[in-house]
Amino acid sequence: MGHPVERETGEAARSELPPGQRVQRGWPVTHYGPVPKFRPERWEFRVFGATADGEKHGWTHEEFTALPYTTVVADLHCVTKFSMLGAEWGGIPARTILEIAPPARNVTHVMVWAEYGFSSNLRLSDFADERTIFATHKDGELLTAEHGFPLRLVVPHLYAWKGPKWVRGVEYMTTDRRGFWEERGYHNIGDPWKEQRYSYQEEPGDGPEL
Ligand SMILES: Nc1nc2c(c(=O)[nH]1)N[C@H]1C(S)=C(S)[C@@H](COP(=O)(O)O)O[C@H]1N2
Ligand SMILES: [Mo]
Repeated sequence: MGHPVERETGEAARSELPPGQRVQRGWPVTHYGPVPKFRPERWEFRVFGATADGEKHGWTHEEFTALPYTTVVADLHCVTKFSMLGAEWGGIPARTILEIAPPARNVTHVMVWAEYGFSSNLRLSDFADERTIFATHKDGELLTAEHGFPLRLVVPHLYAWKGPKWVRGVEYMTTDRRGFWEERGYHNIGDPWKEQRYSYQEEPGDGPEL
């Protein structure tokens, strides 16, 4: 069965594959729409919505990439059933964003926004997970354009669509709202260990009405 990887959190690794997944050799490119061109002078990372101070927060590319860097070893599980195992993601933990631009007390969910209006919603607890990371690097190298350069979110414990490539910001929300794939038939939560692939599998309370 898989390979036990020592997580930097000290937590025992889940070495098995989630149900219904198979290992993919190499790293395929999967997304909807074109690959955006990175324009550093126009790029800004924004935090908005229900912030604690009621203000919007923004960072230039230079400012954002100067935030403290960490690595997380994590697998990528695509809902189309392939998994890419054991990548080392480098970047800025989501928790850092929650610390430097805190949400209001009544925030329960976030919408993560990417180029071209792509979005994905997460429970605040999933976003705040210590392994959720805004990645700039994979295995020590800058991400390539097709894999999300300059920035992608990785949420290790959820299906990969929950991690937008070309991410540009986070909206703090006081109620849940569906993102791009969550509106188009995919599960609102997307836990691969529970095989939460499609919205028809949702139980009451898993997500807003469709
Ligand atoms: N902006 C954006 N991010 C996205 C997607 C997308 O369509 N648009 N697809 C997601 C899906 S379904 C998967 S499986 C992963 C794939 O990442 P990869 O192409 O680096 O393997 O990106 C995710 N992030
Ligand atoms: Mo996917």
